[in-house]
Amino acid sequence: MDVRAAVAVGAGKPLEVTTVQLEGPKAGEVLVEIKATGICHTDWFTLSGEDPEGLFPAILGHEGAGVIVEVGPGVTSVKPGDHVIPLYTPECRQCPSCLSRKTNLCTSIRATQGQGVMPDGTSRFSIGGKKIHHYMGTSTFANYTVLPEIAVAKVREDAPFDKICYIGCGVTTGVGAVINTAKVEPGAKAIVFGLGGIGLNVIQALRLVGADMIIGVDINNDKKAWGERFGMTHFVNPTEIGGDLVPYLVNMTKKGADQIGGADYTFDCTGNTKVMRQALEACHRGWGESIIIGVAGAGQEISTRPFQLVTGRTWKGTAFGGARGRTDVPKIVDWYMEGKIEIDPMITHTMPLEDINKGFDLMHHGESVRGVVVF
Ligand code: NAD
Ligand code: AHE
Ligand code: ZN
Repeated sequence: MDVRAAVAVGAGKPLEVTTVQLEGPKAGEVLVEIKATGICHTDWFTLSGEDPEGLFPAILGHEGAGVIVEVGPGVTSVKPGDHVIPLYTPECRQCPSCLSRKTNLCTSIRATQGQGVMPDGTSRFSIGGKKIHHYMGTSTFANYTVLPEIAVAKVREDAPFDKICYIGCGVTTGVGAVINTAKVEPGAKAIVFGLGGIGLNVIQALRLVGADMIIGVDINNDKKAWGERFGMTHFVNPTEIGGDLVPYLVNMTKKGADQIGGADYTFDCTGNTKVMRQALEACHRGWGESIIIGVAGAGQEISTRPFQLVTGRTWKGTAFGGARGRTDVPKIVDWYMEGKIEIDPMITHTMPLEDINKGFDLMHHGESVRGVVVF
């Protein structure tokens, strides 16, 4: 069938919105009509050429929501008409990783996902007979896409697509990093580096779990009001403090008898490896945990003095907020519908697919929190 898609034709080049061909679902696969898709920084990261797994031409996009149109042979858990959120972290419930109960990183189809193809090693997308790669197993920058059955979460039908698409990555990542990965407790002191589409969700989850002190750090002063809107208690612009950021932050967290200072939890939501080091070193001696959410480019490495770890700080990372997609995503949709978490104010811009490059520009210039393409 012919579908409308934004094709990434090469690193650093604008997406080309055009008609491409999509084959129907094979065994264990589903065809989904994508109704809306968010634009995440990670799409930009791959388009920029920084992603070691980046392939071109490809149909990017991993933050979608839509409706099942057709199912392939053997599909049992979903049917045409079901509302779903595509999962770049699938949940097969059978692989050693799923069965371990120690991780959400299902490994059953990760290898083919990284090669830009479906689990059978072929692509469903083409243009004029030439293959186009899938991306993160989702390719939501198209009005129809094909996904493995294990890579969709069935969600309630009264939830608006143009909002819950954000649960396909940003919301779940930020909220899950706090609840699943860090397991932040009430009364904690936390620092969030980078107040974009992910960082603001970290902040709203910190408020939800009852953190006492929520410090937001961003080089863009416009983010102060945004952070406060979701529960941030203090804002720091590192370019305006006139000294080193780490001692400045540690000093802010000193309280009463505890004159050592440092946060109980810090979160990197920038993808900048220097910021990741600052985030670790701003943790409290003895117990502080720093969670890396940001994704950094090929060849980049993190470093610190081993002393930082010897003295009890812990470095952790999280993908998709540690969420098991088919199990947890429907619950997060419920939280949104019940008013426990906010999404609407973070979706600052909506646009048709034809304007998707403007959506990337808005994100890149710090003007949007989340841009959403509505089909
Ligand atoms: P975004 O562009 O919306 O926000 C990034 C924010 O960081 C901006 O507000 C920017 O001003 C700020 N920033 C940039 N440099 C900074 C610095 N040196 N110090 C402080 N703040 C700085 O991006 P996003 O969509 O929120 O994504 C954030 C990061 O998380 C990206 O690296 C993205 O690829 C990654 N990500 C990871 C996961 C995961 O599962 N681990 C999921 C989604 C996104
Ligand atoms: N391809 C990159 C890795 C990118 C990455 O870490 N992606 C996150 C999700 S970011 C969503 O916005 C993720 O899920 N990682 C786990 C995984 O299996 O990819 C690279 O550096 O090679
Ligand atoms: Zn993302």
